[in-house]
Amino acid sequence: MNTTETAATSALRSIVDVLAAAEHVTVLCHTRPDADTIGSGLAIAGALRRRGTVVEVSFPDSTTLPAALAELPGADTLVEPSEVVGHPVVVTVDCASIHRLESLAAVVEAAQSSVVIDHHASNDGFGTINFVDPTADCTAELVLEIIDALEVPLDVEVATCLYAGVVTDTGSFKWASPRSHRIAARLLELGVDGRRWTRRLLDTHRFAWLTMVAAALDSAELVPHAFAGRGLVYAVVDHESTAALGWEESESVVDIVRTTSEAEVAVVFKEALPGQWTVSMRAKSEVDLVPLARIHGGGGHRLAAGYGATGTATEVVGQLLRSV
Ligand SMILES: [Mn+2]
Repeated sequence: MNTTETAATSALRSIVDVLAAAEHVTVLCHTRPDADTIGSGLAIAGALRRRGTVVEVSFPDSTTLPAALAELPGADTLVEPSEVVGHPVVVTVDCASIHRLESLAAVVEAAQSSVVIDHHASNDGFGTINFVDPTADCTAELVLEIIDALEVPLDVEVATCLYAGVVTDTGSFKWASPRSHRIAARLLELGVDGRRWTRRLLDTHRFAWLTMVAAALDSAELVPHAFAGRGLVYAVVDHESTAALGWEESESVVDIVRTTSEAEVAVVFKEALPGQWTVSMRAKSEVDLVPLARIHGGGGHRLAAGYGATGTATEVVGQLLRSV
């Protein structure tokens, strides 16, 4: 190895060697799947299949696939976790920790080579080869790097899956890096329908979503003294609201709550099952949320992190307030 070669470059080289040699590959996406994990998983699978590799793609079965993601090219090839064979080469996409794979973690542990492709700063590198780059806006960007290194030409289906990850993880390019813009241009030039997919993935909700948002905003509280006076705003989405809609419909609430000018940090408590909460946190620029998420057993990015909690709404809100 060249001494100037970075860890990421060396990981990329190892991944290309492993994937190029593998005849069968298992690709795993994280629980409560988003467009970046499913898009990345379907994209790497599509590219490997073009090389003649047999690929299975799956995600944990404790959650359902959001309807919009089921429309991505290749989503019909996703297999149930109970049907996963578990090949000697396993690739995980966008999984910050092995726990995000729930029961499928065993498939990673049993693999000869486990390839971790991710952009979460909190990723501790649970694979035998770890391609983790927190400077990447999305995992799809890293998958594209691998596809290019494998010298597989992009088709519009794979490009669409990659675009899904780029457009959602950059919040419709609101915080996209120059690199993401360049990638998006390349994908659009290949024929991806950016307008259609942006609307489908980010701007389409059932009517009942409006009622859920109304209740969530009605619950919002501002805590000006939190985070050394930088301010916290939080809102609660209870199980009654999420049960009618599907868990993924509550994901966008934090994007409304975080527009509050008096708060550096926004938090939304979402009750996935009675007494079981997913806590989504967003910071504007000054607060690093990763240590806070870790205190509560979670992880994520500096400005976007989360964790799970159990208890009543008052209890889980109180746990957070005591830690900020
Ligand atoms: Mn991601």
